[in-house]
Amino acid sequence: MERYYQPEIECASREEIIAIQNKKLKEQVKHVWDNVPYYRKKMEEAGVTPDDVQTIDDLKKLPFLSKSDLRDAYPYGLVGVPLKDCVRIQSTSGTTGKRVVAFYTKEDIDLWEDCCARAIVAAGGTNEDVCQVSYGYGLFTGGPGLNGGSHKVGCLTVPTSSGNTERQIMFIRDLNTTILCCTPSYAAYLGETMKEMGLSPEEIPLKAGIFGAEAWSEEMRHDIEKTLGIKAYDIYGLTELSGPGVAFECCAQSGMHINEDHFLAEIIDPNTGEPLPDGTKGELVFTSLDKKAFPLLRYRTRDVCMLTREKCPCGRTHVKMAKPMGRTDDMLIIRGVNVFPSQIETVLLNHGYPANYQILVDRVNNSDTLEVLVEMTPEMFTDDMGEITRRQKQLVDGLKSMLGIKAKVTLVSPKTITRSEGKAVRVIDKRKI
Ligand code: DLL
Repeated sequence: MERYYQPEIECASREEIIAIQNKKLKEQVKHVWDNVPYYRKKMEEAGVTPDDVQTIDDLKKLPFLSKSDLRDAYPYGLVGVPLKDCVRIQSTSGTTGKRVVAFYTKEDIDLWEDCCARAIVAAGGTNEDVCQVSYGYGLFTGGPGLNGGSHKVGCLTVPTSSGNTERQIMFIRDLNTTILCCTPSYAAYLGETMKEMGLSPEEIPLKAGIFGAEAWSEEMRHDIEKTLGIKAYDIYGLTELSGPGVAFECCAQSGMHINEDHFLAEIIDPNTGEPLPDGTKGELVFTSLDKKAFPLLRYRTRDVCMLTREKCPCGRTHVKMAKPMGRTDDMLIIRGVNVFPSQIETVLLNHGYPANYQILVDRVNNSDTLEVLVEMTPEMFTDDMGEITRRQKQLVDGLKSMLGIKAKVTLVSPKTITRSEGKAVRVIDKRKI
C-alpha cells in the first residue's frame, strides 16, 4: 500500500491546491515587495504592484529572475528577512563565476526537510529503515537536505557524505543499509565496485535509492536497479529553491511530483518567455511560495522539462515534471544542431555500454567536432582491432540516427574515465577556451 508523509496535502484535491497556491502567492508577492528592494524595482519597471497579483493566473505579470540577477544581487541583495532571522546558507556546486548563495530561516529549513521526507516515504522509507546519505555534506544541499528528511521520517541516518567508496560499501553491508541517497553516477560506481567485489544483488541489503542532482536516463536507472537489486527513484531540486525535494518520484516512476504547495511551476518558451501549456517542452520556472529568507519569484532554472497533470496511480495529486532533458545552458550546438548529453547517454546504454563516457567538443578548421569516449566493461573488453572498429561503427550509426549528425566514437579500456563521487563531468567543450 502506498504511504505518504503528509497525505492531506500530497493527495489534496486540485481545488484545495489551487486555493492554497492563490493564498500563498498573494502573501509571498507582498512579502517580496515589502522586503526585497531588488525585486520591487523589477516589479516597478514592469508596472506591476502586489494588487495586480490576486491568483496564480496573474503570475505571468511578474518579471522573471535569472541566475544573472542572483549574481548581481550577491550576496545579500535578495534576502527577504533580517539576517538575525537567517540560520543557514547553502551554495551551488557551480564552478564558474560567483556561486549562488541561498539563505534559510528555521522555518525554511523545516519545510525543506518535509519535502525530502515526502521523497523518502514515497521511496518506501519508514522508521525501520537505515538511510545512508552519500551526497556531499557542506555547502552542497544534497547531504544536509536528505539528512534532515531522513531524521523526519525516523530512519537510522548514516551521514557518510560522498567518497571513500570502500567505507560506503562496508557501512551498507555492516549496518544493513536499506535506502541509499547519492548522485546516480555515484550509485552506478558503487554498483560497479560491488560487482567487482563479487557481490550479487541478493547479497546487498539495499531496497531503494534516491538519486538526483544530475540528469540520468531511464536506461541508467535500469542498470543501477539491476546491479544493486533496488528500486531507483529520481529526486530533483536546486539550491536557489532550497535543494533536493522540490520534486520526487513515487512508485509509478514516471515523472516527479512537484511539491506544489511550496513551489509553483511553469514551463516557458526560453526565447520569448511566454508560458507554454502542459505537455510542451520548455524551460522550467519556479516561484517559491513559502521561503521567507530567499523568496524567489519566477526563477528561470534553465532546465528543459515538461509538466503533466495526468492522474497518478500513487494517489498523489501534485503535478508531475518529466525527467529534465538537459539545460538550456548545457545544450550543445554542434554544427548548428542541438545536442543534449542525455541523448548520447541513451544511445550508449541502449547498446549495452555503461554510463561511463565523456563528450569532447572542439572546433577544427572552423568546423565543430564531436567525439565520444566510451568505456568498455571488463566483460566486453577486447584488443581485437577489427571487433573494436565494428562496435565503434555501430555506435556512430546509433548516434547519427539519434542526433542527426556524425560523431567520432572511441572505445576505451575499462576504468579509464574518471569516476565521480558527486555530479559527473560529462562534457569537455574546448571551443569555449
Ligand atoms: O543538485 C540539489 C539536489 C541535491 C537535487 C540532491 C537532488 C538531489 P544544485 O547544485 O543547485 O542543486 O543544482 C541544481 O541540478 O537545476 C538541474 O539542472 C540539476 N538537477 C538536480 N536534480 C536533477 C535531476 C542540487 N533529478 C541543478 N535530474 C538543477 C536532472 C537535476 N537534473
